[in-house]
Amino acid sequence: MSKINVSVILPVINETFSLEKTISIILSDNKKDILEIIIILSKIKTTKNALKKAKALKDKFQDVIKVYFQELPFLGGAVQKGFQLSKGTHVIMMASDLETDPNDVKKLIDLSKRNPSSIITANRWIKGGSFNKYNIIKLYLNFLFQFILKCIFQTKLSDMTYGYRIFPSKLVKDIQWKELKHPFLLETILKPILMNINIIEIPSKWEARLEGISQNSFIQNFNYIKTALMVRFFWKNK
Ligand SMILES: Nc1nc2c(ncn2[C@@H]2O[C@H](COP(=O)(O)OP(=O)(O)OP(=O)(O)O)[C@@H](O)[C@H]2O)c(=O)[nH]1
Ligand SMILES: [Mg+2]
Repeated sequence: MSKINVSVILPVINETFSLEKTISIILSDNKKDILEIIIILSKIKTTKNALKKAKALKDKFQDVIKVYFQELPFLGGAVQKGFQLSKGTHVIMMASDLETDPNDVKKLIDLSKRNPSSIITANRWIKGGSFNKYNIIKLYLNFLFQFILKCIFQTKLSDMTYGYRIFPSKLVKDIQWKELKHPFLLETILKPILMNINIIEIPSKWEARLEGISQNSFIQNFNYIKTALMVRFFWKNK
C-alpha cells in the first residue's frame, strides 16, 4: 500500500447544501487522506448563495478548504485550474451537485493506494452502478455512445463520459488539455487510454441533483462526438 494524499477538485456554480453535504461526507470518511479540497468558482456564473456557502465552508475548515476563481471559462476551464493548483500526489475530479456520490470517494482512495499509478474511475453501467432520474433519451444515447467509444478506442471501459475519477497528479499536470466545456470530462479518460495508462472501474450510483440546474444543454452532448474523434485521430502525446 502506497502513502498518498489527495486534492479534491469541486467546481461550483449553484450548489449550496449539496456542496456542504459533499464536503462533509468526504471529510468524515477520509480526513487522514485528504490534503486539500479545492473549490473552483466562476466570477460570472457562480451564484451569490453558492459563493457565500463556499466562503463559509472555507472559514469552517480553514486547514483543508481552498477557494479560487477560474481563469479559463466553463467546466473544463474550472477543472484545469484545479489540476494546476493541486498539491496532492493524487487528484479527484467530481461534481458538487451530489450527482457524483461522495460516499464513493473512500473507495477511489483505497484503490488508488493499492494502485498508485492507475486511474480509478466511477462507472454507472457496471453491476452495482445505476442511474436515478436520468433523462431517458440521454440514457439510451449514453449507452450507444459508450458502445461506439469502446469500438474506436479498443477498450473494455464502459462509462467514459462520467466525470468522477482519481488520477495521479503528475499525469494530469503533464497532459495538454484542450476542451473547455463538458466534453473535457471525456477527454480526461480518452487521452490516458491512448497512453496505455492502467484504468480500474468501480460501480457508482448516479442520482439527479436536488438543487440548481446543469450547465450542460442537451444539444451540447453531441459535442462529445467531436472530442472523441479529435482525440482518437488527431491527438499526439508530446
Ligand atoms: N466553476 C465552474 N463549475 C462548473 C461549471 N460548469 C459546471 N460546473 C460545476 O461542475 C459540476 C458538473 O456540472 P453540471 O453542469 O452539473 O453537469 P453534469 O452533471 O456533468 O452534466 P449533465 O449530466 O449533462 O447535466 C457541477 O457541480 C457544476 O456546478 C463552470 O463553468 N465553472
Ligand atoms: Mg450535474
